[in-house]
Amino acid sequence: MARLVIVSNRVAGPRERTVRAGGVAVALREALRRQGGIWFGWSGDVVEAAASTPHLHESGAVTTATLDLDARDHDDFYLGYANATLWPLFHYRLGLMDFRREAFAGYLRVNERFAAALVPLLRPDDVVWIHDYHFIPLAAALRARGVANRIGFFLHIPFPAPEVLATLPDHEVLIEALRAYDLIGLQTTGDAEALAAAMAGTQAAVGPAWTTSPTIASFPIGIDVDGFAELAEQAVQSRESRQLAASLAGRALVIGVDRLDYSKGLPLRFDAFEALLAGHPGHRRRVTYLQIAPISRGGVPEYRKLRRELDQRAGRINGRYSDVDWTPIRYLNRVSSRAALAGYYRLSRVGFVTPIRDGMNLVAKEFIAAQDPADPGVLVLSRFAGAAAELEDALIVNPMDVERVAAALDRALTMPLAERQERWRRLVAAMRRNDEAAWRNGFLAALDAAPRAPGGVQSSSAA
Ligand code: ADQ
Repeated sequence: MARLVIVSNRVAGPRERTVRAGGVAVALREALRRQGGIWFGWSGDVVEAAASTPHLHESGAVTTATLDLDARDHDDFYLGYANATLWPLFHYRLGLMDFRREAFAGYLRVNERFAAALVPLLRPDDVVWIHDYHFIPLAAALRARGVANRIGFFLHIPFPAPEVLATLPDHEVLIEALRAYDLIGLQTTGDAEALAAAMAGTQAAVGPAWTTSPTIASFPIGIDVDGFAELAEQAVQSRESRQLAASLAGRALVIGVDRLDYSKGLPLRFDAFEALLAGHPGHRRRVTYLQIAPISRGGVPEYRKLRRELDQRAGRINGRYSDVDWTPIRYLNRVSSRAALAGYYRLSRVGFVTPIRDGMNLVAKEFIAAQDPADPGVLVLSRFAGAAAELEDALIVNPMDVERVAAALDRALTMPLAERQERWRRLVAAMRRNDEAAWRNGFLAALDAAPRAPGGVQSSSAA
């Protein structure tokens, strides 16, 4: 069997098995274990002088290969272009996009560096699977070095509509670089259409330098539904879950779990919860909202600003509505273990998932999988999460419409058991159609079947 070579910004080592590793890392490690191969990416370390050869670590049939970044590359590539240019743009936050030409140059430079370090590790029949917005130009850099292997790309975040993409100076360079892939996978059909439109548009603008088109398709990412359900069933008996349950004193729990990121819509979510307390006073003292949001990308200024904003909002809402024995919002900037989260989801009456934009959103799927089928909670889900395309039986909301989101919370908190069960059954059925294995195997099978590039660079047109 051909080896699999996975490239992603962060590489989950065997040590991360229990705590931080989310569903995706687990899914990818499983694919590697089965097929054997390499996981290649950034070590997570910033050093004074980064070596050009990767740190190698072998464990069974799987080798992890990681490169360090120096301070300039970290600033330009990671904090700069990846997370202060592409991330806001692809999440439709044009006002937050910071374009600096040095950062773009740094992004291309780091992709060249990673390509140069990867080439000596590759064997001719390896299948290369590159992940996410950090490495859009990596295949082009590999092809320029003569790599003719199958190369696929999966974008975990949304792909913006052409008019939004067009605000990025030199976006044509990225679109051209994408043509070096044999297969490009996106989360939703909407994302796939947006990319196809961007490619059609740029081809006309740039001319016939590339006569090729990669296959473009959607592969909605999913979770191991039964695995997560079992985890939740056990975890709800754990000390952490019992402590949480006891502290609620019979009140209904609304739960939000997100990286502290402006794409997740947290300020508006706090506002919507406040609107519930203000406009539906029957819920006062009867409901507790637990928001778990560990600090993410603290080195990017916009994230520090968001943190201050949320601290203030939580303080203001709690100041206004708390009682001596009740605090409406419990706001934690901590990472929790997957098991603890699974238990908390199961204890919750409402899963509150309201991103402004999200590629998929796995928290929504984890919440559903964790529910007790006999007494399931209700998912309130933003229409702007990729997951909304599949999870139609959630209460779908527009996070901008604070009053309506509050009304959806009210409806979720008062929904009769029979309706909760019926919605939950349909949601789980939808999740089983696109679970973690379907995502991984579907992508790899499509990569295998994608029309090949004769000699690597020139590929035939899309299937
Ligand atoms: P993220 O933006 O990180 O992922 P999400 O899909 O919700 O968002 O995945 C987060 C993962 O981290 C989940 O498995 C969740 O359980 C875990 N997690 C979140 N908060 C946590 C906490 N406080 N403690 C511990 N674990 C926590 C990106 C895209 C998404 C896309 C995924 C996968 O932005 O849109 O769904 O990749 O493709």
